[in-house]
Amino acid sequence: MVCYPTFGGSGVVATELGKALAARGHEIHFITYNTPVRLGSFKPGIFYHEVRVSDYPLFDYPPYELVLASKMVEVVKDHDIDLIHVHYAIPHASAAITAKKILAEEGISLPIVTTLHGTDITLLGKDISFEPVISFAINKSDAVTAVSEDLKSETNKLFGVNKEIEVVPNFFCPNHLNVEADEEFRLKIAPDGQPILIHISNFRPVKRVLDAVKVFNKVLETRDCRLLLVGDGPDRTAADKLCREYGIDHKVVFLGKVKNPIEPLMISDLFILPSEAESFGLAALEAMAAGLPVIATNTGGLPELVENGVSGFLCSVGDVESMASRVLKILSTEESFKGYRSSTLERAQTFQIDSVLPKYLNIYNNVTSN
Ligand code: GMT
Repeated sequence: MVCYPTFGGSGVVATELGKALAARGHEIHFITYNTPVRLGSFKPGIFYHEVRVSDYPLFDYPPYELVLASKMVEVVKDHDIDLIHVHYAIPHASAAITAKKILAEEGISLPIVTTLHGTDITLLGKDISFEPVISFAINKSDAVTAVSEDLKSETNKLFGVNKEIEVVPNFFCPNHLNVEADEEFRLKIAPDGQPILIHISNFRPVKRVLDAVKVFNKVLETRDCRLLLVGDGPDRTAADKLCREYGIDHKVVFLGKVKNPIEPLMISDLFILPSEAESFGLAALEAMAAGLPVIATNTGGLPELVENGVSGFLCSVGDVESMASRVLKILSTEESFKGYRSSTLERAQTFQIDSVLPKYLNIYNNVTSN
């Protein structure tokens, strides 16, 4: 597994997939520049290989991709690896193609499975400086997957792709949900039992965190609530400032980066994801699996996850009025909330790891038997 080790969805999917495969008896080697945040304690069958770029004064830009390709070659040879699954096109897929070519010179075959996650296509793909490399990496992979139908069609639209892309949606692991809600923490945040709205992201502009604050501010005109903001990134300061300007900062808690999002989800009632673009929305799925109805935008792969009016609501990007009115609709009565909650839990079951893992195993079998 080659992935980013950070809090981003692509790294989380790669890590959870690797852990699930190891639990089923496969040997998984993670190759990246830091221990993946979701790796947790080491388990049998899981290995981590660090990619370290030496700091030569000659390099204005550290050549991470080349060192990564060399590391792949080393790990494949030393550990008799059957295939490499790379998450994110740049630089992982392109480095894997280099490793594949080096190994071919030595008579070693290395099938490559590339999973596209979203921003590699929807943001980087629009930058012409990356386009030829992304197209090449996709076309030269042995199998390519995308996390939603929407991402598949965006990829076909944006790139000169001659490769069939298979949609394999993201998933959640039910065993992660065996976490008790910390009632003391909930009471600290919402002492009078106010509903807690939550947003989790990397606070990049594409997430429109400020819209989450605006929605919350609107909701407060009718109903007392609390807002939990989990994560960190470029828009955190602006979100904090907006809360102060509205005079609602005492009702908002910024938790920063949290390794296990299930803990804050367990004390929350409703998830807000007002993104500009979202190829899948893994954070929303994890919330749904914890029973939180989702208020999200009608964009990217979100409609493939959230059924409008059933497991939450989908509104136009930037339409904070509608999002706020949908929050109030869900919270209108205890009965209404319970109804949305149970439909949400039911919807989330479609994305259990046990339904998704066989799709990846099937792809692995195909590329290794060719
Ligand atoms: O959301 C991000 O900015 C992080 C990014 C990533 O590559 O880690 O997430 C993307 O991949 C996730 C896992 O497949 C998806 O659930 C997210 O929707 C997708 N983000 C965007 O498309 C903005």
